[in-house]
Parts: sequence; structure tokens; C-alpha cells
Amino acid sequence: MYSLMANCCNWLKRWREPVRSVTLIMVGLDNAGKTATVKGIQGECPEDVAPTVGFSKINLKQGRFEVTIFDLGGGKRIRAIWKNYYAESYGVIFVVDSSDVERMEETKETMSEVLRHPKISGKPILVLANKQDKEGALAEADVIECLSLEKLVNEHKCLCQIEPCSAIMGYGKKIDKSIKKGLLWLLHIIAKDFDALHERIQKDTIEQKAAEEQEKQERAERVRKIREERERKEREEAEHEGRNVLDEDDSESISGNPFQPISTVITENEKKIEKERKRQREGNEKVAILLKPKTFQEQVDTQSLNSQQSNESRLVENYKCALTQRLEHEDENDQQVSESLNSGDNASLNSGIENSKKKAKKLKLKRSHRVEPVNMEETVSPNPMPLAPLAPVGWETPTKVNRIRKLEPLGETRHNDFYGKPLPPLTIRQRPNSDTHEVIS
Ligand code: G3D
Ligand code: MG
Repeated sequence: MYSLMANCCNWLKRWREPVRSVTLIMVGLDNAGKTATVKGIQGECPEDVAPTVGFSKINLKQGRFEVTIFDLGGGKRIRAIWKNYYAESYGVIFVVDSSDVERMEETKETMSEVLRHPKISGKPILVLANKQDKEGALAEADVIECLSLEKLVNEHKCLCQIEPCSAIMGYGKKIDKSIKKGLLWLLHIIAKDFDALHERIQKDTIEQKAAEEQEKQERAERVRKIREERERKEREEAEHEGRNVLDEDDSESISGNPFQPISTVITENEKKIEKERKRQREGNEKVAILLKPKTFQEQVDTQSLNSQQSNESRLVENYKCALTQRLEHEDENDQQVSESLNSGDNASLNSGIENSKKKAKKLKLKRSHRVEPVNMEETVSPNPMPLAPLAPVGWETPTKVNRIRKLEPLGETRHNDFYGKPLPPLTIRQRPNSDTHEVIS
């Protein structure tokens, strides 16, 4: 009854324990049987295993533990990577080939090196004296003696358990009981002092990550310095030999990514050519802007031309205006002749006809030299530039000039013709058989 109650309490106690993740490392010399051992634990056939390159990892569940075991390669050159896993390891499984007496010294040195590492010292260690099935394999006591195990573990304050075993005897549930016993012992020791161990592992992991980051940066810095030094030497050599040093753009494109696909290089070159063309076009536009004053000068010339044409047109209009006045006088003279005819006054008729003939002749001569008015709308340039500053003040636009102002009466006795020559004085004659009537000749 008492034992039943004790078992129930233990079960309840274990049930309340949280699931714990534990990492272990499996180390030892190459060919010791490490991979065969982890395969057997995992439940796979341990025979015909290939040499481990780097490391392999297995996960298994044992009671309240989720166990991760790193099977690290044991070759002389690869042992340097072991230390990268020390910080996160809760315990160590060290596999020894008990049949290989010649390498016992090497095994001893290797184990000593592992246990004295600050990230391993004080952690529990399980020693598997493997290949016990082989003839001439050292017994447990001989292994302890050859490795000076007692001294070593005491020196580094590591709890230790040694188990003579054979990895190829079975796997899974039929695995060698010594291997299973040794694994349970290790997990038990870890569980006993789990919190302290866990805290240490957390701290060591953070420190190791910081150290790795620092080492990474230092390595990158070293690489950068080496590259700068190499580039400096290349530049100096190029300057010494008088070669052209690549310009910045080219060096960028080369140093950017030397392994980029050729299509990317072609596209980038096309972009560069297009950029260069655009730069040239912008340069041409700037030149055109610089030449703009010449165009403006041409516009000024056009204005002057228009102004000149305008002056000419004004002269023509002036002439036209005077000529119209003259024609009106002649019309009136003609009217006088017709009136004389109607009245039958021969003297005045003859006189009128004479005057009319003379003036007709004169007018004919003038009309033959008559200048036709110019269509100002056609001659005026459609240039939108304002011409007001160039046009004389007081002159009207040509379109308005076409409307002739009504003539004011000339002076009473004398007036001048178009050419400034004084005209004969006005005569007022009395018509016969009629009232006084003014005839302007
Ligand atoms: P390692 O991982 O430590 O380098 P392996 O060692 O697990 O690769 O084993 C190396 C050789 O030892 C393998 O043989 C393997 O079968 C054998 N071996 C492992 N454990 C035992 C054992 O307990 N007894 C015997 N007799 N042999 C074992 P191969 O021939 O494949 O190289
Ligand atoms: Mg291996």
C-alpha cells in the first residue's frame, strides 16, 4: 500500500515537470563508432555507416526530455569545429574505440582538451568504451587507466560515467543496454541540476554569439583592408606603367557583381548610352537658348521692316488722300461744264471746255503715274510682336486711314495743290439767266 502511494506520487511529480529541451554533443576520434551509436539510439541499423562529413543531428524523445544530439565529425582537421557546440551543450558523450590501443594516447589528449574547455568544464560526461565485441578490446578498468579518466574528470569537476558497449549489437529497442543506461544516467544528472545548467548555457550562448559576430566583423574588416591594399597596389602599378585607370562608373560596374548575367550587363550599357545621348540633347538645347538673342535681333529687324513698310504705306495713303481731293475738284469742274452746256453759254462753255481739256490732260498724265494703294492687311507682317513703340505717335492704323476725312473748305481766295504750287484764285461767276450761283474752278 505504501509503495503504491509512493509510485503514484512519483508519477504525479514527473507529470507536473515541464518538457525540457536538451542538447548533447557526441565526440571522439574518427572511426570510434559515434555515428553507429546515434543510429542505434535513433532506431536505425548502425552497420554500413559512411564517414561523417561535418556533423549530423538527431532528435529523440526520452521521458520528459526532448533530446538533440549533435554527432560531430572526429577527423583531426574537423575537431576544431567542436568548440562551436560547447556553449549550448548540456552534457558530453565521448565514444572510445576500446579495440584501438594504439590511439589511446591521442584519445586521452583529445578528451583532456575537451574537458578543460571553459564551456565544458563542470558539465556531466558519459564515456562509451565501444567495440567491446571485438577481440582484444580493452576492459572498462583499462580504459580508465589509459585515459587517466579519474584524474581528468576530477581536475575539471565533471561528473563522469563510463559504459563498456557495442554499437552494432542492436538498435532501437534492442540497442545495447549499456548505451541506454549511460544515456539515462546523463539525462538524470542534467535533470538534477537543470536550472543552474540552463542558466549557464543561456549566458554562454549569448557570449558565444557576440564573439562570433565580432569575429565575423573582424574578418570582414581584414578582407576589406586586403582588398584596398591590393587595389592601391594595382593603381600604383598602373600609374607607374602609364596605363589608364578605369573611371568610377566602369569600376563600379565591374566591382558590383562580376558574376551577373550578360543580359544585365547589356541592359546597363544601353541605359548608359541613352543617358549620354540625353545629356548631349540637353547640351544642344542650351546652345539653342544661347542663340536666342540672334532670333530676337531678327524679330527687331522684322519690326523695322514692318515700320518701314508702314511709313511707305502712310506716304501712299497721304498721296491717295491728296489725289482724291484733286479728283473731287475735277469732278466739280466737269459738273460746271455740263451746267454751261445746259445753259447755252458758249463763252463760259468754251472757257470751261478749255480748262477741262487742259486739266484732263494734266490729270491723265498724273493718273498714268498714279500709285495704287497698297493692301495693308497683306503687307503687314503677322508678327505678334507689338509695334507700338516703333510707330509714330498720332498716326492711325492703316485700316482706319482708308476712310477719307471730309475735306474742309479751302481758303477764300488762294490754296495750294498737292505739290505745294499755289492754285489760281477762286472765281465766282454769275450765271446768265439765273440767280447768283457759285462755281468753283
Ligand atoms: P565514427 O562515426 O566515430 O567515425 P562510425 O565511426 O560509426 O562511422 O564507425 C566506424 C566503423 O566502426 C564502421 O565500420 C562501423 O560499422 C564500425 N563499428 C562501430 N561500432 C562498432 C562496434 O561496436 N563493433 C564493431 N565491431 N564495429 C563497430 P565500417 O566498416 O563501416 O567502417
Ligand atoms: Mg561518424
